[in-house]
Amino acid sequence: MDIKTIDALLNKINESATHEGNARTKQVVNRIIRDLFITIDDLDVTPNEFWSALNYLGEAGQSGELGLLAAGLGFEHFLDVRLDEAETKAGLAGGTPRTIEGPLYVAGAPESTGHARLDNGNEPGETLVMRGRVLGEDGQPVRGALVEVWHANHLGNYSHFDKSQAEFNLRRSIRTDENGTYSFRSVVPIGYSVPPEGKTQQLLDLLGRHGHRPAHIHFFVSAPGHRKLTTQINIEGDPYLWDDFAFATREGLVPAVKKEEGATGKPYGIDGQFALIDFDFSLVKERNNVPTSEVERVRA
Ligand code: MBD
Ligand code: FE
Repeated sequence: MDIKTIDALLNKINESATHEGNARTKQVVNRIIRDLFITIDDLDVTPNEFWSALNYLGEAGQSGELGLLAAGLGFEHFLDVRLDEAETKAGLAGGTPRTIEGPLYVAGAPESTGHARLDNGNEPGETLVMRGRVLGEDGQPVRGALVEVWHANHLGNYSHFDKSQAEFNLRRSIRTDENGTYSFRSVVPIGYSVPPEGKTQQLLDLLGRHGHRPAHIHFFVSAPGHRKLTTQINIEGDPYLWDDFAFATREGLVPAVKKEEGATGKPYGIDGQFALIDFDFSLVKERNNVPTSEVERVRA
């Protein structure tokens, strides 16, 4: 089809507006519609294909998998890359790398200061301690920073979404103590895979892709006067470490996992062997010449 024919049709649609509406919505939606019209025409998308795609999105929405789809199609990582670029342009450098939040955060986890235990004591798997400091741009520890942590269990499932787990299992909020340190005891997580019978997996199959994530632990780190950090650390040695279906693995987010036993475990009430991760989070100062790093989205 002639692009002029497409634009004439789009004009007719836009001119059918009877009131002002929202300028930004009009700008974005009209652009997407135009791009899709062109795609349909260029690729000769059939009516059957169009309706099947529409139905797919409806079903993906109904099953609550749109957030998962956004991660799997790379949108969420793309938004990270854009925010990184905006920061670089504004001369902002340093700090712990950000990486995607994912769709499985739950607000309202129990809060404590200094230390938290994330598991309830009968979680199968290898005992884990992670500890470190929250640092400011000047390299000084930040006291009272909030470290929100959440991760999957030994089956790769997350509490709240997996109703077999207790409320807030493997989810806590930890305030750094007067030395800016945090620590938590938990169980080493296993990688996540998208629901095998779900809408995301259905599309991944058609794209010739897998739906696996390497084992990881999520964090929000926030403190007054600092840009909020959304990030994850990955567990080294995972076969999917650099083959994440959500593209979230980054240099600087794969700390060493040390095998420890004895005195090191004492402060955490651990007698035998355990895995230890030492990791400091570095925050950068709040600035007004950069888009906010605080993302608003509907969360559980
Ligand atoms: C997850 O645990 C996750 O972190 C992402 C990004 C997508 C699905 C499940
Ligand atoms: Fe996750």
